[in-house]
Amino acid sequence: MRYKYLCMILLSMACLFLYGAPVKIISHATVTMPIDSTKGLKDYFAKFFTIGVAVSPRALKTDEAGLIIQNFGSMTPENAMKMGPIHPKENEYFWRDADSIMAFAKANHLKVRGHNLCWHNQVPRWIFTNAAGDTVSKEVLLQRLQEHITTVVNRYKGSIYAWDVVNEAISDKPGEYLRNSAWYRICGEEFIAKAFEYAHAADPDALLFYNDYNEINPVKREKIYRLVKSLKDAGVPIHGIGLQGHWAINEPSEEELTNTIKKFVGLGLNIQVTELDISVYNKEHDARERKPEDTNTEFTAEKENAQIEMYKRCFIIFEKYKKYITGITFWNISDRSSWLDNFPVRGRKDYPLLFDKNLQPKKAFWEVVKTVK
Ligand code: HAH
Repeated sequence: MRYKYLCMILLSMACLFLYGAPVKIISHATVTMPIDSTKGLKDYFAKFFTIGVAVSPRALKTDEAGLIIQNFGSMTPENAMKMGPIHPKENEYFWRDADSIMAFAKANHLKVRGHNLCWHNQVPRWIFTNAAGDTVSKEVLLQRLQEHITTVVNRYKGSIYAWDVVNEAISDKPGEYLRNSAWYRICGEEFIAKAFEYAHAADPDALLFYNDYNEINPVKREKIYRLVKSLKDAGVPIHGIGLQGHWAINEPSEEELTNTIKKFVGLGLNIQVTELDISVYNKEHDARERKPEDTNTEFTAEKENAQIEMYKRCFIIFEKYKKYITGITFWNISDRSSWLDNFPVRGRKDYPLLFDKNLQPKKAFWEVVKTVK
């Protein structure tokens, strides 16, 4: 009997050491085991999909680090691997931030999704021009793209399980197929397939995704489908479609989301929700100035309830299509700060995530967890 108590004390001390907080011990007739009071979001969804989060290297040095370890199974660098930050000059890479995220992931056994290899935003100034300031040729640009992708993918080969290879190449204008970006103007459509080929050559084991937003809009969805299907049919190494999922209290409808997932299921590729957040304001797609009506930025009960309903709707549908969806990544950690504090309205506070400013799980967190059957 005394031996049993000694075991319980030792086990409690071990838990205190491991978790940093007391863990309840239950004693059954024959075994003594800790109750897992550290269960996080990822654990509730473990049988369905990997739950990920977009991070900055700074957040990993704050109390948000503990929250990440407890709740998420995967991380995406929010900015650190984008072309602008990681490759500021032609012959200069800036690895520190990306490396520190990778080191944290390794130390805490998190998977990493890379984001991203080719995008029209956050591109370095040098990429499209030569020393004289003239626009470079298609050959030069593709060579630069190849050098960039090969170097970045190779550095993290084996540690990054999936990459967003091309981000947001589809136009938002109903009558236009591909976005009129500098990539497109200089290279035509070919830069997209090339980006996938370069990434695959650098790491044949990484899962390669095309990633885009507003996929719930039937017109844009059709164009995304057309692009991904054409890549697949042409034998381009593409393995997944990333639905960003920057949604809001007023969209998507059940029908829009269901139709979106069903449509992409037809491609026979991995589907991931790569950048999930649910804004507490009605959806607006373009950046705009702050207006007098934007002063009410409280997280009211009304906003909270509308957000809960939307989160529940999304997760019920995700679970219905669990066979096809392999990952859900939140775009930022908690309501303490997120990119939506500055988009579409600069300086308008938003509350789009499942953890509040104090890093506590919101009601929406528990409602999402309750959808798990
Ligand atoms: C995403 N774009 C990007 O993929 C991500 O890299 C960035 O950190 C935040 C959001 C969404 C988007 C946008 O940037 C502009 C207009 C609409 C949507």
